[in-house]
Amino acid sequence: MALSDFVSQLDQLIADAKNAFEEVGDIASLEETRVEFLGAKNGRLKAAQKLMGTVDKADKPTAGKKFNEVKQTIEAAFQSKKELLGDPAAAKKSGATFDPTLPGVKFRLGRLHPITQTIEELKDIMGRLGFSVADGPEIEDDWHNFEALNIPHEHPARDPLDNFYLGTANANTGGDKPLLLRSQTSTVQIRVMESTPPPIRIISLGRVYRPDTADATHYPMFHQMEGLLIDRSVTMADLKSVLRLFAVSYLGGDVSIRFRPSFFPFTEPSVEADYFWNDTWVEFGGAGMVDPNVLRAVGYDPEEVTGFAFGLGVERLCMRRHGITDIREFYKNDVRFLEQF
Ligand code: FA5
Repeated sequence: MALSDFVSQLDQLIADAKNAFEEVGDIASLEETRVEFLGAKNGRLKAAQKLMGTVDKADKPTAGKKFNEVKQTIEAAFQSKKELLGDPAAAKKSGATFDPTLPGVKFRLGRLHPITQTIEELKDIMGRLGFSVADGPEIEDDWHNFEALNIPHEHPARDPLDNFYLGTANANTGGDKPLLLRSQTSTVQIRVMESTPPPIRIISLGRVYRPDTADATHYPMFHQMEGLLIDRSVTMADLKSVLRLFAVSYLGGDVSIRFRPSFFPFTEPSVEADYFWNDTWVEFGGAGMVDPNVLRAVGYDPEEVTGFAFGLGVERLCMRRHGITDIREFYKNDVRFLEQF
């Protein structure tokens, strides 16, 4: 074959290939066009390569050079179209459409931790019973964690083995009084009463810290829900009704409440509250009528107002409802556990 014929065939091939890749509008027809021109077995470029064998020997170098140029041009036309179709914005411009039959991209959605979900639900239930939400700091001082709660200096509840002490407050914040991670949410009772005149009807939910060894039912950091109601003529019967209504809403079904005598320095009388659900009695938490000494410490008149308070373990409530047998599961960060909620 004469060199001039070979060259004009290659020119035609380039023109056809450019047109064809130009017109391609989606990935499927791009592939068809690629096979037509660049296919390793029956592609038109392959056919042109075979023709090169028939060019006169003296013209072979020129023919080979021309062939390589053509090959590169066609491959470049294919590549640039491929990139265009791979970019969704570019694909849209070029007329490519969304293919609903392709499998979608699955996003892993996060979710709220089960304890956060429980806290939101408890706020909701207590909100319907008329309790608003109060907050307090996790680093507390001696006054709010002990003194105002009627826990005197020599009281065993102050033992360093039972509390996470952080050092002492400096002169600006109260001399050499110790600071600690709060061991109970009862501290918020004091903060609310100090800043608000009665009547009061609040709950406070948050983290508390105790140097307890972690086991199936204990963790050194856990959450409590504190409740406080102060008004005229509040009685233990009111406390029992609120706890029962709360338990019925949270656990559902028929729940009974019982009180066992107990002792807390800040309530008198004090009780351990238990609930009966699914054939067993379970400890709810501590509760009682607010001690007159506490009312006096915050400037209330115990002759005028009375009130009740309670403190419940949030993890234990959540465990009970969902049949979780080990509190440590909440804090292992094992997604297989957490994604069940
Ligand atoms: C108190 O903390 C009192 N402040 C409760 C209170 C409030 C009494 C108001 C009177 C008036 P207690 O130490 O029993 O009480 O703790 C209450 C609940 O916290 C327990 O019933 C239990 O459910 C939970 N709890 C206690 N220690 C742990 C722990 N290490 N891990 C998980 N939950 C705990």
